[in-house]
Amino acid sequence: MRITLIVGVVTVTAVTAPSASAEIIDGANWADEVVEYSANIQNYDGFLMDEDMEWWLLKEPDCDVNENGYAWDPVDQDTVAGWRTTDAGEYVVMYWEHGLLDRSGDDLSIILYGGPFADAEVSASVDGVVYRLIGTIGGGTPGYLREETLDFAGLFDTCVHYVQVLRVASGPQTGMFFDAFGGDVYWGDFDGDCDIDLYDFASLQVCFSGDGGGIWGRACAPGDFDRDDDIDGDDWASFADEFTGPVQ
Ligand SMILES: [Ca+2]
Ligand SMILES: [Ca+2]
Ligand SMILES: [Ca+2]
Ligand SMILES: [Ca+2]
Repeated sequence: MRITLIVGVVTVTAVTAPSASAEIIDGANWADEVVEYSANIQNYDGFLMDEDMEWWLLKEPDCDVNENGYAWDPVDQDTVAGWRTTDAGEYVVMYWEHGLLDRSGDDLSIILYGGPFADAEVSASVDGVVYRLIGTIGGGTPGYLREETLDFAGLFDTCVHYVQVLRVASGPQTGMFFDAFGGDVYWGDFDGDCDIDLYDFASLQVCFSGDGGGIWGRACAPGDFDRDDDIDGDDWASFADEFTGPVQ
């Protein structure tokens, strides 16, 4: 649907400044925070995760520097976190500033490695209160990174902001280590509230850089529909095409 934006007709009373924490990198929307985790979450070297080390799980995948798919090479960084003990019940909860939309097909991507008998339940939530199971992730080859993708499958009436991974397997060779959690960017939704409305339009105006003009900070990243590092007339046209108005 093509709509014409006539800003003068509607007063935009508050321009919500998009958060600078949204990690939109190379067209993917990576988790912004670890909001909760059980007591025994560690990196591969055995250091317990604390609030200064939550970045192990954030942003884009970063534990396979030499890109051979194997995370334990001497040159690779140990930027993963996972289960310390052999007990079930360990968990992590990830948060996205910009919510993840339920699109056709899979919506969530988890980069991890784990033991052959690993098993965990993945649940998602709009509000961090009510979680729904979206699938399970199982075992693999220790040290070899893989990507698991899961589908929100119509379970949520708006964007997902929280994802919990809960360990259900216990015993030997059930360890799991996570590198990153990501999904698709909802282009045009600058304020992350799962619509493209006049508040987003105000951000588009502020962020407009013109052909080849660059992206003025992370807060402007959701406006680069065609991912060519600017917000210009082409992006403006896409924005108009995708305009939803307030959804909630
Ligand atoms: Ca989907
Ligand atoms: Ca990582
Ligand atoms: Ca919005
Ligand atoms: Ca662009």
